[in-house]
Amino acid sequence: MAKTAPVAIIMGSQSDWETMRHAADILDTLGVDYDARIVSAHRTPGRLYEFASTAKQEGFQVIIAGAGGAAHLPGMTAAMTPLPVLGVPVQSKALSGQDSLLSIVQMPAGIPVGTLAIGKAGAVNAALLAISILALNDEALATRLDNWRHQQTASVAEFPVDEA
Ligand code: RP5
Repeated sequence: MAKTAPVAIIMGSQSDWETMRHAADILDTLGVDYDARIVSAHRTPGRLYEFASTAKQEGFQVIIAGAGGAAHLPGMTAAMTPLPVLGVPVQSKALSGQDSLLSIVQMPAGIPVGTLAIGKAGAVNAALLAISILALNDEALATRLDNWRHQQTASVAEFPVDEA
């Protein structure tokens, strides 16, 4: 039987993939398997219930959940699983993602969602945070993450140049 990926990336809509693919790119770069799915809290509530209530027994270890607007997907997911849920506020058209951010970050005490920045930065950092969590029990992954961070540091020039 195929082993379940350690990370689930879920998102409320196909339109969120443009943002969430940046999380997938980081996971690819660092060699972490993931399963990406569209799970809408309001358009596919049955799919959300099925996914969140079985995610742990399926073998997932961390969930990255991206949504925009009235972004209840990360919170509803967290309500139905003991797994860590990392929320990515997708930049919305009407309010530039401030609505998404506040919907995700303001969880009442008792059901946490680790909330990242709006948009691409949040998606990238959600993947890096998921990797940090998995690396606690995976030394080879911890080494790959260290190397990735060293490369990032080495890529920063000390002096600015005029760009064309
Ligand atoms: C949310 O509504 C999704 O997470 C998405 O960010 C937003 C807009 O969805 P679409 O109308 O583009 O499908 O559920």
